[in-house]
Amino acid sequence: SKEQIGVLVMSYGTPEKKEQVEAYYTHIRRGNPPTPEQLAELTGRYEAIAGGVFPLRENTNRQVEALQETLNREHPEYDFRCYQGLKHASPFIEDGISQMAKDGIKRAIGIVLAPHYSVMSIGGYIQRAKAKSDELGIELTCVESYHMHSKLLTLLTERVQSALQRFDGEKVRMIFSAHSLPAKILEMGDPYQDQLLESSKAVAEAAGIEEWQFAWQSAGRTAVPWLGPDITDVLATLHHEEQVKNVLLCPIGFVSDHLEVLYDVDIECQAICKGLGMHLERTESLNDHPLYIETLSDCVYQLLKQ
Ligand code: FEC
Repeated sequence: SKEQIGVLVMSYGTPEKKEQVEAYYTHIRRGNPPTPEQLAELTGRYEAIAGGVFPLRENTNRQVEALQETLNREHPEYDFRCYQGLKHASPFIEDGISQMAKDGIKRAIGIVLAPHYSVMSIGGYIQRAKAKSDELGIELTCVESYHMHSKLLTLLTERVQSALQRFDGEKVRMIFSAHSLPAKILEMGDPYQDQLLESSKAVAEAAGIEEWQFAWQSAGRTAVPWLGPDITDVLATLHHEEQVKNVLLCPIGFVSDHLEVLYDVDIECQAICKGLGMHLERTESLNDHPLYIETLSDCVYQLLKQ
């Protein structure tokens, strides 16, 4: 019979219902509960994006189902079983590994639904997955990044080109963005920023865009310095100093429709642009587009064959 391969598909995680927002937020804050004001603010953001539903849940479910289907279709010599492992919500990363052990899985590949590596993002997911798999005797290897995979770049380029059509041929400034992280990662030699610039440049070139730049978004509200410039400042600067009228934003660090895209970009950045009289468009998220799922499938298979 076919060898069973567990695939731990890791993602940020989101609450399932409103009552879980506090526990979720507490987990993100490493066990420190939010103040009632902070909790109300976050709950309000979820209400604003989709009337209090959590779109990341469905999107991750669809991506994971599509990945399992693609892996088994493309490589029928194996029996691939995908398990979810979420960073801040149930089923947690450790739950995914435990379920594999219960199902008798001996060998597994891990992959995160975020293309660019940082020790503070992907590194954290992998560390938790390895700790649990070592404990339970599962042989696990993890994909670290896939930001330059040709299918991913092709899809991002398509997304950019189709969004450009919405400007009726007018001059457009392109901005790529990703989740900010504490600036100290640069001193640690972290590849996050370089990988983001590398994939942004590749997409801009493939789409024939000359004027582009990179900005950070969604920085934490803590006292430590975060990587900048922040997208909200960049939009104001483009308006005041360069008289830019049209902006296309590609949140290249994210793969799904979720709070950081649907709120931070579609509500917050849109409001800023509206106030400045600028036209802002955003590239469509990758979600479960076949080229994204094939990127994941290729990376999993490649690691398996190494
Ligand atoms: O839709 C959803 O429910 C979840 C949206 C969501 C995604 C996401 C991705 C990333 N984060 C990253 C880093 C940090 C750091 C902190 C932090 C805080 C939050 C909070 C919420 C939140 N993040 Fe997130 N992130 C998402 C949601 N994130 C909510 C807490 C409130 C707030 O600050 O807005 C700061 C934690 C701390 O206090 O120490 C750091 C990175 C990513 C992209 C990579 C990945 O997907 O893993 C990096 C989606």
